[in-house]
Amino acid sequence: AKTGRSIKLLKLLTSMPAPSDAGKREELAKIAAKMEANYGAGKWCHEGATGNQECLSLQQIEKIIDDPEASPQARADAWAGWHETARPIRKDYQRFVEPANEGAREQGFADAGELWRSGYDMSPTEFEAETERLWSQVEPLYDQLHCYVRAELHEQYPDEVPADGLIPSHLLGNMWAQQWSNIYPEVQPYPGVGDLDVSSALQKRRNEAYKKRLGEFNGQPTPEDLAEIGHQADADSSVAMTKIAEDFYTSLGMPELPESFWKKSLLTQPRDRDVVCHASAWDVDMEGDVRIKMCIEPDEEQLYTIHHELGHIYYYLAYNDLPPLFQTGAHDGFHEAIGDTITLSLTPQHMKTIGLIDEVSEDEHAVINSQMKLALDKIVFLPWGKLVDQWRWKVFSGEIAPEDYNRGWWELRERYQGVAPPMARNEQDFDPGAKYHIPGNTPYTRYFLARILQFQFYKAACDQAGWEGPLHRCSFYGNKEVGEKLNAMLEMGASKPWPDALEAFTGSREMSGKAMMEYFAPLKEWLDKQNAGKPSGW
Ligand code: X8Z
Ligand code: ZN
Repeated sequence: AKTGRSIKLLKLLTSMPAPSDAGKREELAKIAAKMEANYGAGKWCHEGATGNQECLSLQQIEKIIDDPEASPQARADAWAGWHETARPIRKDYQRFVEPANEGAREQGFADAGELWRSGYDMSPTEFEAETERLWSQVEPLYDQLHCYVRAELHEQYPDEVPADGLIPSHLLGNMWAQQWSNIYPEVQPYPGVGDLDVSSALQKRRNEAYKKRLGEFNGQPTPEDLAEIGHQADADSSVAMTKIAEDFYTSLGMPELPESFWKKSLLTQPRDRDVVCHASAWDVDMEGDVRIKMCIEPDEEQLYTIHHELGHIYYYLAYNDLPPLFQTGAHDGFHEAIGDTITLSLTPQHMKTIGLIDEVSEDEHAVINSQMKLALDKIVFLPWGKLVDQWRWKVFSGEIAPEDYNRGWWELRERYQGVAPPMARNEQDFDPGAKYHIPGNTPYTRYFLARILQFQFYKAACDQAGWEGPLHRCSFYGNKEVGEKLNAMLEMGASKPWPDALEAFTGSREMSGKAMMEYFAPLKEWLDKQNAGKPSGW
């Protein structure tokens, strides 16, 4: 049975199955590299505020889109500017699909999408039904959030946001409208109740690092010296933030990160070259040479992402002793869920303990505020997390033809997310390609599953810790027993079907959105009242 499982895993090993024909194999590899490079080098060049031509990287463009205080026009321009960068790979993507499908067919799958759906210890058809089932469990809460946010935004932007129908996607605080927590200040239910602003504390720490570095400098710094000092301060801040995340894991009894992690990771955007800044975690030799690559900035979202990346790292470290084919997640959603499970313990109370917020308010209004903020990330992500592969499955199967790539994309975005593009699109555009995982060819359903699973893991951890209060207030920081059980699941890698791993940690063999809904019960009740009488749906 172990051999059977190994052979199966071997077939599923790659998201880009190579055809046996050498020429096609090479073509596939070349296109993949080109698409990824195009993403990493993408720039939006336009006339800046000073009248000079300026070229902005994704990270810089995101600063505009993410900022609820930037004007709708500025945000629409930034959105269009970034999406423009994906146009050149539209043809490449089309050429990429063919050899990828051929490789999948050689392995006995109907197409590459079917191969992707085969990694879940059930048939591809069953898996598709499974994602539908999970979505239907959580969809009502998304619909309510959509309704509430649309009404709030309609008040603020009556010209841009309609009272009913689709929300324009550039006003939601994220390039892909995949998480909306950046507009939390604009839609917070009880303005000013409870302090949830972690970003400004992180920014402050970064500025203190700058002052310290400047104080250590001998003589009169030139502008170039100042830039270097700034870069060093960014690096100090990145390391300090990574240590905050590491500390959570070690509090659970996990090992400290190896020396080599600190030496070899890329934690700060280099000054001298383009890199793909999209965060990733690596196990270079499968024997403990673990690293992350991430252009860390001092804000809350990034602090969460570091916890996410370290989840991958601790998974790698836990299963390092298994045979190589088992050195992967129970399924890919598990891998994506571990670090996020940890972040659910970063409650306002915990943030206060580690000095990132000043006051914690315990009243009901503060609870609704903090649930809203989290839901704008966790719940809002779900339809997006599902639709990205919905699109690719259809592209691989031919249901979406190359001449309909962009239309097919927006149909799904409208249907699932209820969002619209800020301006008319056409088939010269390749809007899916403006999201890293499309040129990077990384399957995406894993993130949808992870959103659901992380609440199951979190609830199980809180049960293990003997927590008896409302779920959303639980933090398992420092609990070694939880750490041990968690590590036991991680150590299993992919040696057993995933339901065994899930059972080992949670006692259940089924994925379920119930823990997530339990977590957000207070918000759901509040939204029910708020939305009464408002138009819902789109
Ligand atoms: O790509 C990631 C991680 C790396 S595995 C940073 N995530 C998805 C995204 O950014 O789109 C994490 C959440 C979803
Ligand atoms: Zn990840």
